[in-house]
Amino acid sequence: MDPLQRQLAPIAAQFQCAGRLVEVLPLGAGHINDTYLLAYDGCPGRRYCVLQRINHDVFTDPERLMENLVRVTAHLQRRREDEGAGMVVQPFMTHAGRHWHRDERGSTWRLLNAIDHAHTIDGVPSARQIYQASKAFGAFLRLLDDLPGPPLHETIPGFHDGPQRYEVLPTLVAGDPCARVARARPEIQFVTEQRDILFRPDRLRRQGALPIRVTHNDTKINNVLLHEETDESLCVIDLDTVMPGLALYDVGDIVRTAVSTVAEDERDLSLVQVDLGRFETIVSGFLQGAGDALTKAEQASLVWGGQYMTLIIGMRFLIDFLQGDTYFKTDRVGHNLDRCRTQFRLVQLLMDQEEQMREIVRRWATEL
Ligand code: GN1
Ligand code: MG
Repeated sequence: MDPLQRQLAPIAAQFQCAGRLVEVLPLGAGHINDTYLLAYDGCPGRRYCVLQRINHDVFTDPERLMENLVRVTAHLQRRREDEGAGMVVQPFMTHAGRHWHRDERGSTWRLLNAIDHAHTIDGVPSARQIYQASKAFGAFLRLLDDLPGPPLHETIPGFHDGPQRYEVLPTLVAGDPCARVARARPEIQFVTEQRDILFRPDRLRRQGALPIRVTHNDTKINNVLLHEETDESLCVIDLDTVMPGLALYDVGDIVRTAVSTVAEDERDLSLVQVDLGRFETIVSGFLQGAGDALTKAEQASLVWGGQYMTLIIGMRFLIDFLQGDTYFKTDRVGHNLDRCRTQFRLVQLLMDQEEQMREIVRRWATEL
């Protein structure tokens, strides 16, 4: 048995999953949780599951997070059965009757079913992949529109709260705990100059223009599973941050990750671009998936949702750089600063093209 399998087999054994564990492999490109693919034999054939350790530093209340996950996945399952399509990743129960297991080191684990014949997009996506992923995220909002019961728990309080995130910066810059401020002067200045973008959604929400709904909040293009041959969308994954939010967060993050052809941490900023054809594909897919779920103001927010999310995530990379890389997984010193620079370049390009983007949204939005 290889060391990884030896380490994880006792944890996997806590869950009510039939079959004999035969292989364990690291999985995925997430920045937060640790994820593994587990193969079982004798189910009666081979079956795959996903085992994850929830990052406690980021998700400080994993039990509430799992409560959200159980409610959301059960609802999606019901809605999808009604609509006769789709797949949902659902958590297994442990022998103790919970959906999570706490190991002796205090880590919280969960086991999920894997989806067969699925892949994620980690390179440059095709137009069809962009359309399918955007449609899946739009549909996600619509399917959760009628989630019964009380509001979901905020798994990360203030996750996309622009004013709250911005507030951290002046003290951090003044304190400069890791002596890194000097390396990030232009980036700090960029956030300061563009801070109005960060205050806009909160202002519109307080005016009653943008409704709070159930949103995914991490709609990177690689958080959708597509069919490995047809690229049809199969399932939205990574549901840890599903909680009350604004629709523009979800359209914004798919814009951030699909409108340009370079990776989030590309160091050659001349390669960052906004491809309006891709933007149009995102808008058409998202609106198709969302159906009539979005209000007029929400549809209008598709124009600048990308600016907001790209700025806020760039700022989070900047803050993590200044704080000494304690939040996001990094491969090198300066990795978070590189990510931040790429995001800020993209924000600038999105701002430059706002008028053309508005025209595109007008063309597709039924309400405008
Ligand atoms: C993190 O876990 P992952 O890689 O899907 C982060 C997102 C960021 C993203 C940037 C809980 O997502 O908010 O947009 O990295 N998730 C959390 O790539 O902070
Ligand atoms: Mg995530």
